[in-house]
Amino acid sequence: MNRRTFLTLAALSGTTATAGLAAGCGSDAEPHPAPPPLDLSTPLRIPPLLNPATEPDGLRRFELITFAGQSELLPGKPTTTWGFNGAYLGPTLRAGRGDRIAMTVRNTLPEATTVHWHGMRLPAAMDGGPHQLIAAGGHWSPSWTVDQPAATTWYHPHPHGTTSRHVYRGLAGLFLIDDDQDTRLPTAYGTDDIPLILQDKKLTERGGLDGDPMSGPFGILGDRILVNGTYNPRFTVTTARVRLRLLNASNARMYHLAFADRRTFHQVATDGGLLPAPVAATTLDLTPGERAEILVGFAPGDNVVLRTLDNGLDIAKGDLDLIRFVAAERLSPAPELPAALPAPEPIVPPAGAKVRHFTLSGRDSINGRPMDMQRIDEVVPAGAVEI
Ligand SMILES: [Cu+2]
Repeated sequence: MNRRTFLTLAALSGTTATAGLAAGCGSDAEPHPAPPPLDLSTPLRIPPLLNPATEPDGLRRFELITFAGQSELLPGKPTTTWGFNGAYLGPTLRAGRGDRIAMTVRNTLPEATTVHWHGMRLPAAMDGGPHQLIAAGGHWSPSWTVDQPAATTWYHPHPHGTTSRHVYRGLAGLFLIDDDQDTRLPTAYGTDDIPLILQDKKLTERGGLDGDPMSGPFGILGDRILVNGTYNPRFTVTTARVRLRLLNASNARMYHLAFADRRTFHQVATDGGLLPAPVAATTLDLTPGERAEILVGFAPGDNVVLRTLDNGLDIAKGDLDLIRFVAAERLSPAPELPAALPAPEPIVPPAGAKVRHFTLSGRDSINGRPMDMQRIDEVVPAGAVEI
């Protein structure tokens, strides 16, 4: 079972709502008008980079603090949201393979949460799952050595039964892992290496988060898209090619991404890290929790919208515009598209590898049994390769 499955299960698992978050956030009684057409004109917010230097003791110290704060998800309409080191989302953490990480997470929220490093290879005790609650007012200090190839990973709460509410409120951020090898991919954060955290929301007329992310069999589908917490966003392109690091941090929505002019782009990475070579594509599917990296070429003066298409196959209906890219009249040159990438070795199951079957049913059952914090159903040895 992979982490995406765990996340989806957490999002689908039902428990009694926590006081203060019972309605997700806003109230369903408030008017919920259809969103007006977008002009995609608001400068895209880029989450600040947290990239601390290595200290003399060899550690890189990161500090995250959960806050309840005020955000303007809709302009001029402040509303209460949650975030790390700010009111909504969290900083982008960046570390290299082999780095020794000393993390401190302080929780100033009125309820317990956890911080799970989604996509990070680390000891179970550092993983921030439901068993590693950080009490209201408490803190948690996991530490580990980064031991995996370059990848786009992310972090978010994982408390049992309230994961979806905590993420919907705004608790999520990226954690970029660099490897030593020069891949000739863009790496100038915020300039040609751009994070795009995709989230759909239901918002009230007063700008509050509406609806219950635990509602319905699949979770909530919003009719407004935030990219890095920015509604109606635009990004100004200054280089001839950009690397987009896409994260689907939505509760239930699948994205079927395409540019309005159907231009070809190249996918260079998935959840697991770099691909062996760039793959040309015109559409890209992204499920909740999933990441992908793409390279997109631009000509001077280009003006193109990235949208999600209605493919007629899943619960989200209708096309939605996500973000507009406007290329400057003069673009800095970009490195050539690499012919090959330093992808990790393929995972090959050994002959006779153990095969496990998991059947998901109802809101919270796996193989017919609901999640129970006190029970362990499956034990996989560290380092094992199974099917
Ligand atoms: Cu996750």
